[in-house]
Amino acid sequence: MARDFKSSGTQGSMNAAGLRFGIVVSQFNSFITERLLAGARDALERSGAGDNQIEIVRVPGSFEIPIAAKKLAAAGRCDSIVCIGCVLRGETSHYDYVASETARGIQLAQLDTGVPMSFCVLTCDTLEQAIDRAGLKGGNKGFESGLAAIEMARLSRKLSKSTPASARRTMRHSK
Ligand code: INI
Repeated sequence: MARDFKSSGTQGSMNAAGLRFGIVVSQFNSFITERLLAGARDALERSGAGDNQIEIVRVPGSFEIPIAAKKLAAAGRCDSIVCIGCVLRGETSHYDYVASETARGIQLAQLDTGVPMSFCVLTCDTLEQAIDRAGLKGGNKGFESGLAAIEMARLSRKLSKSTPASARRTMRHSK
């Protein structure tokens, strides 16, 4: 059946078969980030990704995630990348710099490379808040980010393939 783009929109499916994923994970606050990593892998594997489709890269802290994610994307080995970190507020303004530069860097990296990157960097006031989001009360943000990575990988493939509106008009007129 032909797809009605006006009413349904274009969306990525949740099937991870045949896709390649990168996961860049910060070792800082690893008590949290390893749980987020487990959640992300769970989402990818439940959606059909095998171990050989998932490349894990570990960086020292969240601040280093963007450069690693950008290099991984530029190497052309991934359809989508999950970026995992945990920034906890301390007594100084260090938190603000690390949190905002990490978010900005990941956004720049995905826009520069065209490889979708899902943002799984927790920015919390307390360790308890982070624990809640790494598998307790607030679910597992890693799992959510894994699903987002699949959806964006599929959407990205679709959007790259789609015929531009101008070409569609030309095709209609030439019939
Ligand atoms: N990195 C984090 O991932 N989380 C933090 O909470 C954090 N704090 O609070 O300092 C942190 N700092 C390290 C930073 O990401 C870099 O690794 C470091 O500055 C070296 O560049």
